[in-house]
Amino acid sequence: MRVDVVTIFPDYLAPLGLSLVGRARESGVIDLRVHDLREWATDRHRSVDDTPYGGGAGMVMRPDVWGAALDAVAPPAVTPAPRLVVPTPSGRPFDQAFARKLAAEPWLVFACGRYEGIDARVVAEAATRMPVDEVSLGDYVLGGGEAAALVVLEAVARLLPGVVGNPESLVEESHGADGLLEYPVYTKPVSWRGHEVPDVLLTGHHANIARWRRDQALRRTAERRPDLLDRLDPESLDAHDRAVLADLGWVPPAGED
Ligand code: JD8
Repeated sequence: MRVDVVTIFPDYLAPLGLSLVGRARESGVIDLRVHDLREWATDRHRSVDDTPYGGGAGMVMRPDVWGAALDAVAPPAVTPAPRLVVPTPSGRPFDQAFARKLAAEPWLVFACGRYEGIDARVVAEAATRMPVDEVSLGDYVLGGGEAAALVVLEAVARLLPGVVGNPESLVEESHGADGLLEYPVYTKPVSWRGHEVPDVLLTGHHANIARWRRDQALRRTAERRPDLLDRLDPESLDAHDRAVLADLGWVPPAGED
């Protein structure tokens, strides 16, 4: 997968040289290129922003600079075009399904804004020649799009073949295929500061351990994210699951029981 990131803070993306994404780059799974937007500024102050039309506080990022940058990074003549990912507080909430979708793409370009945001015509113009996703990390306000690019890229990179050591671990995690939060995990020592590891995990009885872990995942999800339960495929819940959830007070959405 090729990934281009355009930003006025290239150093902000340095963590992409570490750990999981770093390994993906070394192994060639990801071809990551970080670009400084100011490279396409035209005035001697290399300015990339200007005052907002209609007034108001702050500054807006200029369309001419962004247009030149995106034309250079993804020349219109190059096909297939990349998928443009634009972090913004007004974007579609990022989630694992979104990560899976992006992981299937051969080429992603991230446009990281700052100030009050990027002139809206940049996305409108880009959408005439490439697919565009405006994405939000969540309902809080950051100072720019770089942190979102880091998060999205890590979530996507670990879904790429050969990046995560044991693909098995991708199956049983939160927001994974079963749509539940992950169960609690334990390792040595068996007793720590008076806290014991649950006995069932020491039995080697795989069926009982699997059942206990599923029950814990159901309990956590019911307690912390009941909204996820409502999105579950009813067929994915067996009678035991439903009994566990009923004990936790969960009532299936209308029309499902
Ligand atoms: C991109 C500029 C700052 C946002 C005025 C503060 C994502 N979940 C998220 N929260 N915030 C962002 C985000 C914030 C950004 C930019 C993403 C570009 N800003 C602006 C509007 C209010 N300042 C985000 N993903």
